[in-house]
Amino acid sequence: MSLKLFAAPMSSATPVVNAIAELGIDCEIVMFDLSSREQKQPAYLAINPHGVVPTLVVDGTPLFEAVEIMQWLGDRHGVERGLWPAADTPARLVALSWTSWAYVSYGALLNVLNFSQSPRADARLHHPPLAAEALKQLDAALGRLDAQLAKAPFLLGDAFSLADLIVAGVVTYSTYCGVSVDGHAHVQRWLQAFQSRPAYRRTWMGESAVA
Ligand SMILES: N[C@@H](CCC(=O)N[C@@H](CS)C(=O)NCC(=O)O)C(=O)O
Repeated sequence: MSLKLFAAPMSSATPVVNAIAELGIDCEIVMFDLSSREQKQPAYLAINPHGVVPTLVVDGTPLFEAVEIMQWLGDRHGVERGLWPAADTPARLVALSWTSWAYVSYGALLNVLNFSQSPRADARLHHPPLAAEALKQLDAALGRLDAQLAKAPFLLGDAFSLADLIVAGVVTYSTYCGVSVDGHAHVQRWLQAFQSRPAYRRTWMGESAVA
């Protein structure tokens, strides 16, 4: 099977690069410079009409949206490595629920926060009361994640899995956007476990010497 990932440094593709490193699978990685608009070239638009990264090309067929790529990587390569639950297990349902929740539900709140206060968003969209409401709802969402992580060290139990990598990646990004994990002790402990993994340090922090 041939795998080719189109990515860019510190972007929505970073968690996918992290997942590939964690799985230790062979995958050609093409790094775009987004500021040069390489992602808008006709050849790339033919495989991802949205002109964004990441896209994973699997035996010539493109798959886009980071969460779907990582769930597919879990299905195809994670089960045999003990990093993703097998089909038809209760844990698979837990993994799908929390990973989609992170990108769809938590991610929607994060978009509101970014539009309403990020320096990268058009200042005319900035709206401090909306930002405050988004922060309040994100904190409540983290409280629900904290309750899940109070039951076991990781989302699926005692062992780290790609479900943790996917959800913790979104939560890590949200801290860059101004979300605080203070007051959520289980989330803090779990984020530290995620961020101390060699694959995270190599892909998010650029520690090339880390094995
Ligand atoms: N929902 C998409 C978001 C993809 C996305 O917006 N990627 C950004 C980088 S973080 C991008 O490629 N931007 C380039 C552009 O908009 O031209 C995913 O998760 O894959």
